[in-house]
Amino acid sequence: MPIKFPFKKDKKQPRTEPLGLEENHIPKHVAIIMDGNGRWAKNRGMPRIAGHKEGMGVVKRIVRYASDVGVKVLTLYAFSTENWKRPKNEVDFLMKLPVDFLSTYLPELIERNVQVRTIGDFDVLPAHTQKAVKEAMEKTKDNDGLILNFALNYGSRFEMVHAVKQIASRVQEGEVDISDIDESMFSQELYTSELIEPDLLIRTSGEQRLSNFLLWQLAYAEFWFTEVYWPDFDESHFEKALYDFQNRKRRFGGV
Ligand code: V0D
Repeated sequence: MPIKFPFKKDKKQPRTEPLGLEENHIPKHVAIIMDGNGRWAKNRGMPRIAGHKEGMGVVKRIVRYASDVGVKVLTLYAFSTENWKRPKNEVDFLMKLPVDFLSTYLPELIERNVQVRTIGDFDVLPAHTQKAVKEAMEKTKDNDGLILNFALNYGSRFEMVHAVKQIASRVQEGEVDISDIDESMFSQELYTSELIEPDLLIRTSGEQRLSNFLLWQLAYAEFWFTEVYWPDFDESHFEKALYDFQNRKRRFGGV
């Protein structure tokens, strides 16, 4: 049975026929680099923050879609360790988005049985950001539906250096033998230790780079790129990404 989804785009969305996804071969973990919010706004003569706000609305729709089609984990790159270099007003605005998002959307996440998590260096985020996200994590910790995993102040190299230091200190304490260090031990020291590895990476806005996102974890993932800016990304694009994923798997003997 093809998976149906409702297009609830408020305006001028041409209704597209569903592509017909195979329900049994939905990627389990989808990671997304939500790029192009600033450019989307600039093209409309709007400030960058207007693009971020619009992009936040897209997150809500994509979370709904992912939970409807049965994705297990959705990891969204919301704020990188590099993003601190942006103008202060923009960073301040970004750090209020989780508060804004959760104040309107947390009830729906709870209703949908979604579990909120984060990866990244959480403790240096502003107090109001931490408070809102912690509350969402606490209220959804027992949910066993979609894991909605926000990468906040995340950088993959930092994550890996931290992992190395953890293992090195265990060697120094005599708890671990160098010869026992292996891929699995390393993986266990990453923020993603409790998650399955992503099988699909999506990046919007025409850039085809990883930009320090999940370098280790994406070793075997399929990559899918689109020119579409994140605020213009919708269910039909997500469906196409899943459809292409299924066809690549079919052609190259995965399933
Ligand atoms: C801006 C496009 C939701 C990308 C999406 C702190 C950049 C909108 C959240 C969010 C951001 C994070 C945690 C949480 C709930 C919501 C978010 C940031 C940026 C950076 F628990 N959207 N969003 N966080 N953007």
